[in-house]
Amino acid sequence: MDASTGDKVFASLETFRIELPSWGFANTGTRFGKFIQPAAATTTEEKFSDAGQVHLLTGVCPTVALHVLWDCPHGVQSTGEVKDFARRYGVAPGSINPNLFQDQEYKYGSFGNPDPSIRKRALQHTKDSIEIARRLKTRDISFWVADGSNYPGTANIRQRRLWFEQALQEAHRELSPQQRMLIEYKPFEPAFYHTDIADWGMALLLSRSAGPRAKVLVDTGHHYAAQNIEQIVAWLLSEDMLGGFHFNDRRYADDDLTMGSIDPYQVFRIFHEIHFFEWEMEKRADIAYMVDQSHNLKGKIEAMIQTVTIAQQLFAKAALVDIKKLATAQKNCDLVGAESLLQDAFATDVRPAIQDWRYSKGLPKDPMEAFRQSGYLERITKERTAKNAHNVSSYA
Ligand code: RM4
Ligand code: MN
Ligand code: MN
Repeated sequence: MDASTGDKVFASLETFRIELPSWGFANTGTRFGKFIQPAAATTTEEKFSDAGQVHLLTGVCPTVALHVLWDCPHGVQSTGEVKDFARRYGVAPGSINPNLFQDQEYKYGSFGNPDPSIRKRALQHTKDSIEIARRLKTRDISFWVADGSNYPGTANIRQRRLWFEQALQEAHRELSPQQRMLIEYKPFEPAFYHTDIADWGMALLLSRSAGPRAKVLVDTGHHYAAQNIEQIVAWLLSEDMLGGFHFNDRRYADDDLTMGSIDPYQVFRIFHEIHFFEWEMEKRADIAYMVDQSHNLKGKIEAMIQTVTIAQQLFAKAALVDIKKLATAQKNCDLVGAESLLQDAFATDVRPAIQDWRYSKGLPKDPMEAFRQSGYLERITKERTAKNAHNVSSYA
């Protein structure tokens, strides 16, 4: 690796930060059941503690996303203790995720529910979530709305769209000037016939109608198998509507597997579109990079360290594409030349340069090894085994 390649890797890592999901540290499962891990976090405090470990060892995860129902059980009253946890464990609260899908009331939907009192309840929870975000001084309120229907003819799709528009407009009015709302889409699950916000076009239209601080959130697991995600990313970037990502990988549906475990080249291509955009526009894209994974079988903290490591590698590799040459090759329709520029960057082993970067920051060169040596896992396993025997935490 020549010096300029090393410099590019360093420069790319300097700005790259990735948010961890609190729910990635708790016991989660599938609809068929859960395999309880004795070291899983059982409380919000333990989630902060675990996220703090990942940040301590990687240095690039300063924030943790919170799910209101799971992490702020007393709503706005929980913000005091959350602030304490943040201070104690060295990670700040990140995006706030209202939960509009788990309560029994939401059986037939939240914003799209035909019952006005339930729509009102969903809006109130949204307003509380915005207030939580304000008190915690976090910028993004991140909406994933599970609403939809299971059988043809059972829901008025156009009417529900109007209810969604109204709710999101009202939510947008509650935002302070520095806050944003992110609107996530997903084609199916839990609804299996229609989902109210099923794809990026619907999320884009709803964001536009909500107001200028509403942006689209791309969860990489929320697409049909053949979808070209990087093209969606490129379009959202050119519309100034890409607010953030939930990274995870998938093979079949919303599998929430480790980022890059199935198709690392796809993540690389997504990052390449972002680097290309930033180079052409000569400005940074304001994107919240977040992880949204459910580690059913892997140790949760190890899985998170592995995720962050792979994210850094793919982000750095994408920064190695010679974009000037690429622009020329594209203009000249030099197909093999253009494609090879991506392939060469992808094939570069950036791991030594990343280790050097970590060393330059006083971080362990190998965060996974450092975690295994730290004794943290043994300690929390002892502390939490009994609690986990009885604790059935959230599904995510
Ligand atoms: C959904 C979606 C949301 C996440 C929930 C738990 O599938 O990805 O972002 O908050 O799962
Ligand atoms: Mn998600
Ligand atoms: Mn998901």
